[in-house]
Amino acid sequence: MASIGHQRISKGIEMKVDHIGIAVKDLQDTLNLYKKILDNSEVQIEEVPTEKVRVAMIPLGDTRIELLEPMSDESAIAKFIKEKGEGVHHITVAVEDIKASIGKLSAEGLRVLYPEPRPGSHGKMITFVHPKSTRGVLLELCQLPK
Ligand code: CMX
Repeated sequence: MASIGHQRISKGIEMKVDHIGIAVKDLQDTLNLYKKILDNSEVQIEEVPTEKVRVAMIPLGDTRIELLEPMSDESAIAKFIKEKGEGVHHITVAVEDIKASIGKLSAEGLRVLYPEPRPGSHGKMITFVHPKSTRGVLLELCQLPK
């Protein structure tokens, strides 16, 4: 039986919350704080040049918290922090077949930001759904590496 956090929402698309992204100004400083809050030192740090961010992934039960620091002023994270301040930036759902999910959500009329998936952190392929299509939440879809 599927565990909590896993759901089959439609035939052929298995989903779970992969991570929750939090936009931060200072990755190391925030990491020190979250290591204490989550009582976890098992962290992976990675640069994602395609998204102009440095990220730290902190495991949290069946999912993870992703801290994102902008690597340049052109990063979407830099713009978000400038306009809204630090805080929850996106929720990421892992899907089995990202191209199938993009096709399905586009056909439903949702605004998919990358019609072709792009490389994200840890070898994943990613896309986003615009927050105006999802009642104010930036939704990331990711397909894990095989
Ligand atoms: N969550 C909720 N709402 C958001 C948002 C977010 N993260 N970012 C922007 N918005 C809202 C703004 O508040 C604004 O709303 P109002 O018009 O009501 O004020 C609206 O979206 C602006 O939309 P826009 O003008 O179309 O676009 P922006 O230039 O503000 O960029 C977005 C927003 C989502 C299109 C852009 O950030 C983007 O392309 N994101 C995808 C890539 C990304 O986020 N990369 C960083 C993470 C990478 C990773 O996880 O590896």
